[in-house]
Amino acid sequence: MSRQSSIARFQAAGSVLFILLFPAVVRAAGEWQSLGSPQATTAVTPTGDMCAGGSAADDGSFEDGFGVPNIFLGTPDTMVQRLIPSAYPAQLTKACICWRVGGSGGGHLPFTVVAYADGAIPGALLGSVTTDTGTLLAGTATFIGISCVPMNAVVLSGGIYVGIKWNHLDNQDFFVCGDTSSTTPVAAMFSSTNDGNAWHASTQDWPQLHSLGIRAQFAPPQVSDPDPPNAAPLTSSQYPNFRFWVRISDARLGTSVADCVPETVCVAGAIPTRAEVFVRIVGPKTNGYLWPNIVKFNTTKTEVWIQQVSTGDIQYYLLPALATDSDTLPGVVDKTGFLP
Ligand SMILES: [Ca+2]
Repeated sequence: MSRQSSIARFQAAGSVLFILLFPAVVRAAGEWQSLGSPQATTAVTPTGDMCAGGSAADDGSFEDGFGVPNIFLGTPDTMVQRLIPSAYPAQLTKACICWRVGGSGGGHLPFTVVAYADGAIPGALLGSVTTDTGTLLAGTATFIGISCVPMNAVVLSGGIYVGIKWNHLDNQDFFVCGDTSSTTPVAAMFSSTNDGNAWHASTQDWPQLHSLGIRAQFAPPQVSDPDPPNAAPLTSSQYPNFRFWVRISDARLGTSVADCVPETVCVAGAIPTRAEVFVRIVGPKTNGYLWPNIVKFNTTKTEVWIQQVSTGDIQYYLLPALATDSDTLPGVVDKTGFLP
């Protein structure tokens, strides 16, 4: 990253000053937002989805808007803020990002919500989801909420860095809402211009910045896979290293197994009056995976547990339902299985 001296425009009290920026004075002259004075000192109370009941670091009013300082600008830019759940374990379920729009027209901004592991600086990327602000007008500040459930990011202790990644060069009127109130505790905030390979403390760039308009909601993690039924497992000579449980509709268990066509285990007895093929277990592949799916059955719920005898590891599969009896495979359920 270049830290050569460069010229940055600094707006103050209606005048425009040109200040030669050297690395040693970046902090003092780090002004960059187009909002400028006096707008930059006018608190704005945003609208939108504010992640009510969740975690935040701001005081609810945003006096300014911020981006990555132009001396560090990259494509894309990333800014994150550390947030702390109120209980553990906590799954990040939603992020709410406040965008402040400068300029005169407005527009919309595609952006990505990112989450990084806790630490003195952001750690590993935990997940990302991409969204769009929709049309926002100039002069407004709006929280945009988006589900983070697909990230499956769980916090066991401490905090999590939540933020956004966007292309500022193509969207120069959009800034992250910033809280500069002296009464707001200073949050841990970082920026990156290389997708999180290196981080820069935002307070070094913006000493007046106390927190960003980045909030989140958390919830207890989704329950783990259910244990196998309390019944004897099924075995098949085709898979001497594995054993199975198959359950239909919460109550009916498979009671016998037969070897069928190659790579297929036939489980019978799940319905007392019928003994038909309904689960196909394909594999193991060279990577050790087994892929179960439904061959023929009509049900609303079919579950398969497969246990690797040598390790005791159990994989659970909730198979897609078939509306009617069918000889057509619903598609291989390609899930993580057993390591070789
Ligand atoms: Ca404030």
